[in-house]
Amino acid sequence: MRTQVGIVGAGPAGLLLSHLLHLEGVDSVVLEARSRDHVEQRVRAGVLEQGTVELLEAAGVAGRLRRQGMVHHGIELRSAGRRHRVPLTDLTGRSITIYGQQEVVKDLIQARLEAGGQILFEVSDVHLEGLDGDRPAIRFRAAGQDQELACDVVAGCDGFHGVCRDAVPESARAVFERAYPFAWLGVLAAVAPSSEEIVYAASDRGFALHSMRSPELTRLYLQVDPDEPIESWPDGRIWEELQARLATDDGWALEEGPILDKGITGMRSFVVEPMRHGRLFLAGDAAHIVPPTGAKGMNLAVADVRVLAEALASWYRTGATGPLEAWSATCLRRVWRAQDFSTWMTGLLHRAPGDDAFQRRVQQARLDYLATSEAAARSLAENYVGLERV
Ligand code: FAS
Ligand code: PHB
Repeated sequence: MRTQVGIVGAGPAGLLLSHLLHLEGVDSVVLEARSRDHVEQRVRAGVLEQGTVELLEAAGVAGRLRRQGMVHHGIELRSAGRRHRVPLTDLTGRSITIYGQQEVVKDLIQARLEAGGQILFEVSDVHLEGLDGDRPAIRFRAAGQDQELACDVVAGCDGFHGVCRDAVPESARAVFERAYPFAWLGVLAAVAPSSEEIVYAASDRGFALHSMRSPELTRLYLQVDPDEPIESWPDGRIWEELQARLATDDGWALEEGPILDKGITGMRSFVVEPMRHGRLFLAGDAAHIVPPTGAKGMNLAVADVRVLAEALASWYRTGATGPLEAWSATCLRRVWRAQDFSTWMTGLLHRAPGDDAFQRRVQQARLDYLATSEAAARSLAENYVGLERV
């Protein structure tokens, strides 16, 4: 097989890159380890920055998003039973949209297949060759046969646990990472959301988040110990803990309902530099992971491939190598801005095991400052809705 851009991974990064390249007349093939069903059912992110929505609209894949996505103009911070709304749109003129990541994936797969795009699902034994030359190749197994995809460029969009990042010699990459002493237990419940907007709650018992996926589906998260098995969280305990952490002193009530999906996701910060090695470009979670507190993960993946698609199209059109040479540094400015915001929001709202009374007073002082200072609230808001320029 031969194509111009070989893409490993059919998550938001790989699929959107393939679609954007197609719009520029550049061919690609997407290789995905899992089944189509699996990638379309995987419950993950839910918050789209305005820039992400505008890009999907301009790329012609936002029909369902526009119909089903929920546009939000604020978020709520909750601590010590008190509620404070951060008016995102009043402060920045921009909004966010709630639309499940799996819905974005479904829309992109449909768009690619309708345009005759090639996505090979359930491939295995992927490994990369020739990255240092001008004729890289991706070897893999599909339908029980060894295959090779010859290409000009490889896009490693295979997420944090993929294989592409490790194709870069250790001597040619620098890794920056932080581990956190907690994880998130994510819950999808068949009950109408109890709040019209996202609620971030910092309680003495730990962090909790109330989000949603539709007028009938509530998405909730609990801070838990990183090594706790999901089995130690029966539904009753989950609801009891959510009620305690989200409680307010004004009688707000959390509605409960059947839990459709639950899982524990480890939390980490991770960046690999540079994001490029020869003809390999690492985009999305393959290159960086941020704590989900800032709702940045998927939006960063979109930002990476927006710039990469433009740079590759320019290279094919004019032979210009400048944008490709600058791509990694361009993305890393946004990655580190998101890393700073996400780690700051995580520290603001979570209770780490070693936190003493001093640390809790400092956290409460930060939350009080956000409730009283428009400058402080605007700084949170502009990072949360997504910065146009970094
Ligand atoms: P993805 O991981 O989405 O996609 C990578 C794809 O590559 C996958 O389909 C995988 O099957 C495939 N792949 C892996 N190895 C391969 C191989 N060897 N060969 C071929 N294919 C291979 N972000 C938020 O903003 N908010 C959240 O609430 C949130 N929750 C999350 C929960 C979980 C459990 C996880 C893991 C992540 C969460 N994230 C969240 C972050 C997430 O949304 C990512 O930022 C987003 O999926 C990044 O997209 P991709 O870079 O495309 O990577
Ligand atoms: C979600 O709706 O899944 C969500 C919302 C806000 C976050 C993380 C996840 O910070």
